[in-house]
Amino acid sequence: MSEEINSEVARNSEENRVHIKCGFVALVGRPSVGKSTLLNKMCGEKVAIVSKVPQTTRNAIRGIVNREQGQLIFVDTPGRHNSQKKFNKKLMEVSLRAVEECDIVLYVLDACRAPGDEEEETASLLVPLAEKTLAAVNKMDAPGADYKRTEEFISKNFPAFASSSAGGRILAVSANTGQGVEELLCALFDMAPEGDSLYGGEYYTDQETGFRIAEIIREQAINRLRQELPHSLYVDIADMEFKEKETKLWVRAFIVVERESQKGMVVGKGGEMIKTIRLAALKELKLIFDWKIDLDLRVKTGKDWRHNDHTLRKIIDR
Ligand SMILES: Nc1nc2c(ncn2[C@@H]2O[C@H](COP(=O)(O)OP(=O)(O)OP(=O)(O)O)[C@@H](O)[C@H]2O)c(=O)[nH]1
Ligand SMILES: [Mg+2]
Repeated sequence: MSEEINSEVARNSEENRVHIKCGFVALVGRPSVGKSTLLNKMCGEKVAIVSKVPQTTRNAIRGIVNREQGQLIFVDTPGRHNSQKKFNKKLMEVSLRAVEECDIVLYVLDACRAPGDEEEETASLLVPLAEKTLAAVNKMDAPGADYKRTEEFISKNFPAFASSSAGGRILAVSANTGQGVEELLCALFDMAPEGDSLYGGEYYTDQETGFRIAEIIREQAINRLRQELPHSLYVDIADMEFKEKETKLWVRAFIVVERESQKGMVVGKGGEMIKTIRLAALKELKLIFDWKIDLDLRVKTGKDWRHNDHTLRKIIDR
């Protein structure tokens, strides 16, 4: 009798158990569809930098969302773009690795752009992974948004989404306004596997301080520079020291350009440009970190760094 009661108790407690989820979600899509903006919206914090310039993201950036249901670990990736250039191939390796390693693929599309060849290629890469894929049609707030066109494209490429069990795998969102983002998070938690959280509840990213500072400087630089410059630069943190007494972090960073001739454009007339970048970066960093930051920002040349395996490994394979 007592055995029966025990097994009944065990069954009830199993039924009542809250199934805690924990899953890795890779954000995949073409450049500039809004993957990083969406990541920031979902995390409620600025985790990844954003710009109008395609191929802003260069690394697998992790953002963490903690909810009652459990934990989602997002991996933002560089936009998928075809090119045989060494630099671009390296970015695509980052994206591919994230797709292979994740539990869920969040395929982000831009409602304002007609799907062309590049979108077809991105979709064909993800079709074999349809089981673990969810599509988000972003920029629904924009005047040119055409949900129907994008939805038709997804349905054509992912016939599996039409089956009832996979219903609701296409969501309309706006990373800018937050429209549909809550529904998206619920759908992702539904798909996530059960498991214990990997990070403590206070974490929203696992990025190191130096990397975050370098990224914010890069964001402020690429949002102000033109032509080939946004793609021609990276930020190197040369030195960092925390001054306990003043609760201040001292940082020396370099904006590294490919050619000597580009240095002048980053410095600007009378040093105006680098000064603006520095002040704008400090303003952003103030929103992220509790302590003060003392930033010594300079420019230097790393000749043809985009063709240098050593540098690419240093800044992309992190
Ligand atoms: N109107 C509108 N613009 C958006 C939305 N989401 C992103 N954007 C804009 O689209 C541009 C690109 O955004 P990102 O988040 O950097 O795009 P990404 O997909 O991460 O780009 P890469 O890192 O280059 O692959 C930026 O100018 C954003 O402000 C949205 O929901 N609505
Ligand atoms: Mg990005």
